[in-house]
Amino acid sequence: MNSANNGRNVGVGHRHGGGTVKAFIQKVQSHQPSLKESLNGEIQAFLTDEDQLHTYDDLTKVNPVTPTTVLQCLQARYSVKVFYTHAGCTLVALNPFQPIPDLYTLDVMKEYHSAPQPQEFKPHIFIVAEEAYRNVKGQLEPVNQSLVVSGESGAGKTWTSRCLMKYYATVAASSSVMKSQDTVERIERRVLDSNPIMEAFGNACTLRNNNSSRFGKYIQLQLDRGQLLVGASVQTYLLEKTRVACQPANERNFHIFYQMMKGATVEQRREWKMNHGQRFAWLPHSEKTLEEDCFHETVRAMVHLGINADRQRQIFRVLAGILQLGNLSFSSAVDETQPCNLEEPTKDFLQKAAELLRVPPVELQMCLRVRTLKAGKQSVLKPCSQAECSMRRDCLAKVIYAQLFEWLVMFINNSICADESTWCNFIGVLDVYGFECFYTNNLEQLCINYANEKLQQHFVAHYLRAQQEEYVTEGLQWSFIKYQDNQSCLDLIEGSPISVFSLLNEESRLNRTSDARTLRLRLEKELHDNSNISWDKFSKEPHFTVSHYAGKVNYQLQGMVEKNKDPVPPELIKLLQKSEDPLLRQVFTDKETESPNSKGLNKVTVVSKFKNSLESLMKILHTTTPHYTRCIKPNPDCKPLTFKKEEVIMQLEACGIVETIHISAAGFPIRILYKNFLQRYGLISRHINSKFRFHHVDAEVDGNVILQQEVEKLLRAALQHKVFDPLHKLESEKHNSWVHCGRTKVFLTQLMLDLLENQRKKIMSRCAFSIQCCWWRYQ
Ligand code: AD9
Ligand code: MG
Repeated sequence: MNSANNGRNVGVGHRHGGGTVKAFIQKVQSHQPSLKESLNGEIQAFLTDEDQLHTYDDLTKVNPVTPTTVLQCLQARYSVKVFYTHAGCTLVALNPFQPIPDLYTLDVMKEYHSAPQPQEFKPHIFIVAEEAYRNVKGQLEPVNQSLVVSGESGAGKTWTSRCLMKYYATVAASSSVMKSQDTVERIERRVLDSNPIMEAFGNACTLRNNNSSRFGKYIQLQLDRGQLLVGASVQTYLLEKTRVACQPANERNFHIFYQMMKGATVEQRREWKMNHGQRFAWLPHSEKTLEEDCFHETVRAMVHLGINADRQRQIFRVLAGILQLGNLSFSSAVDETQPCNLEEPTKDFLQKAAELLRVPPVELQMCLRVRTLKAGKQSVLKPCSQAECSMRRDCLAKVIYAQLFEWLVMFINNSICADESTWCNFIGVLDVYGFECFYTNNLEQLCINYANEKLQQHFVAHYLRAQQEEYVTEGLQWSFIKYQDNQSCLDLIEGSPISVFSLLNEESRLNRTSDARTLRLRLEKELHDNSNISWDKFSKEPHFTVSHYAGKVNYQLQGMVEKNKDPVPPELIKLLQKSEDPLLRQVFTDKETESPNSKGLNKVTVVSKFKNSLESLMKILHTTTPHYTRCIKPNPDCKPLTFKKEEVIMQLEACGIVETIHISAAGFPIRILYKNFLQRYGLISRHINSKFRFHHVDAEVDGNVILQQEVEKLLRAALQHKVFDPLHKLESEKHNSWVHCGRTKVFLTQLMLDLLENQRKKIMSRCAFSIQCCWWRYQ
């Protein structure tokens, strides 16, 4: 998509270089613009009748554009079950929270894929998909595309990403796929099958969404020269591994554990050492049954991706081992010199966990209860407190799960990634966690919100800033829309040399027990100049508040440094490296053990790792043409077809939609170079130099100034009603605000473009008709 014309592909006329009249007529007809009827455009722009609000396909056409009218329009559309609406360069997707039959069928995909101008169809995620697909070809050279799907938890990002993947797996597959839904080729099937596996291991039921993704994902769909899908690669971000050992109140662990519990055969249960009816401390709300608890679907996808039966058994055994670990509890020690003991009833679980993880039970117990301290060349054993024992147990589970997840992603990549020589372009689909603001927020939310700030900056830079800066370069006099530039917020979080991240890292790299209050004072001392950070002076909890573009968030400092260090006791890693389980041994072979005493600038912290991975993502995004889809959750309870205005407006503001609509509506989304403009519209006016009316325009020869004069002549004539059909007569002042001439380009509103297009269409058909008559006469 070319951002300069806001995604609407305004083609330029071709030179009529001789040939038969029939060929000319065909050419004329093939270049007939099929943009929306201009009359319809006018109606959309000036209608105030609320009954018709649902007919507005593009929020920029609502007049006046205010948060209230935009909201009314979305609500009206939602009430008639229309879920997609354009907002200038963005697509707004409202979550219906119920399956909508016939909205995503193979026939609908075919329709959008085969349409000459899919933009003319009703707004749909398939328009975005198709536009990106066509853009890959590029006008001069192929361009990689990125589909950025954002929105808050439960808004429909993952659903939308799946839809996009299905679309490409269908339209970019070999032609037989388009004929029958069941004949998807192997690679397309495998690409799609990566979803249920990653969702089983990376999604969980939360208060906000029964199938909430607890990691970010960027999947690149690889296309060959013929634009066929030949493979894919996945990059994941920041899995919320703490969920394995600690589930927030009323939330669940990752789906895979429940799938195992519900789908296991008697034999599997025996192998996993699960007694019938056994309860696991880390599996709250097991009684709840979700659609996502489908073990067989995960196993089927594993088989398709090439995870053989042996590997599957190893995976599930390890997971069962984690569950057994969760049931361990420790009694408090008699005194500091004595290690804590396992509570009597839980001893059995230690035995089972050790057997499932294939490590010696004695060593497992030792690692959990005793710490090894290095003093020079000597090692000293120090018993752990009850809390430390529990922390080590949790840490063991988290590190196993995180490594297993990483291994799975690597396996998936090996299975679906095409050979480099076979693909040349990609379409990336980004599904990352949306902006989060909970009652208590910590490092996870800081990272997530930082990612959203980065994406918002990318969006602002790409569309809003580029749009306005172009006006300046082109010398346009136009009142600028104030957009929120979030650079100072990003400076606050990640800037150099001093920022929240840098101070957090410094604190994490110092070998001392961190005190939240000290960190709070340091933040205040070093960062008080930045207006995006503040503190509630009366709060007892050490915290800081960041003013994000999407709203203010309070971050608790308690435990933040520890989370950033994410220490894994080296004894635990060594134990797993010695495991007799081939999978565990494999995933931990290269894992470095880090002494708890290690310090220094190079210590990799959670935020430094996350910042690096995000920077690589941003680099990729910058090389692609982005397409934004903003998913909106119409109500917090995930109820079908329920629209809560307050919820929606907050999200529209949080994702910058209101601003985007404003800028797109008030500005000139269509920009056409003078020479292209004359080539396309020269024929509609008798008032311009005839050499520009039907002939190829050479900017090199004629120079922009001459071209500009001609364009101005054409527009003047048009604006004085000499060109447009009387039906389209509108006061000239209004016209004047619909078009501007810059240094090299004409800037148009969508409405002006519609008028021009309509006029051109009429002249073309009149002209074709006259030529046809002459042709017949002289035959
Ligand atoms: V989270 O940040 O991962 O917690 P998402 O990904 O934004 O969140 P998700 O795609 O999982 O939300 O959508 C939530 C639920 O909404 C889905 O499980 C579906 O039940 C429902 N949904 C979303 N989009 C659609 C749709 N287009 N049609 C029908 C939908 N149902
Ligand atoms: Mg999701």
